Amino acid sequence: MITLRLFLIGIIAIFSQPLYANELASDVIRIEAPFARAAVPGMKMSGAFMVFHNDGKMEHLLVDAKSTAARHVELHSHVKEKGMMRMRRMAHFHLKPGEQKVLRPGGLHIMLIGLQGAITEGNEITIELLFADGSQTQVKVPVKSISAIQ
Ligand SMILES: [Cu+2]
Repeated sequence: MITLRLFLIGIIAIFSQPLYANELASDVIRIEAPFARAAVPGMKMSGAFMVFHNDGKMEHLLVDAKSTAARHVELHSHVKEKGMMRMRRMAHFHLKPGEQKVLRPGGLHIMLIGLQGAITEGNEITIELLFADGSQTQVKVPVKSISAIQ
């Protein structure tokens, strides 16, 4: 009787696992309208923006980004401190199922620090996005001038 009970508990445990537990962020995170801000000569930093859609069933975390266009890439937010807008580094961006997360100038953004080469209008840079589950996505990001953005 005891073994049958353990067996049944085991069966229940197996089937109560959500079927989507193995979905990868790279399979369900859809990215729209990416762009990077063109840098004027001498500028060492710039920002990249895009809209994330989570088409999956679970929350995913964007934890890091890389690009050959910059030595360091960080996830940033803008926060108001003592009446001043300041940038703050974020450990991750939460991507909730069914929601969209908008990165835009003055808000959440991907910071490109130590630009390598010209990030000029008409060019395209590649940004690699890394998620908490270890999956990755490459995004082709067109470069736009500030006047085209505003
Ligand atoms: Cu920033």
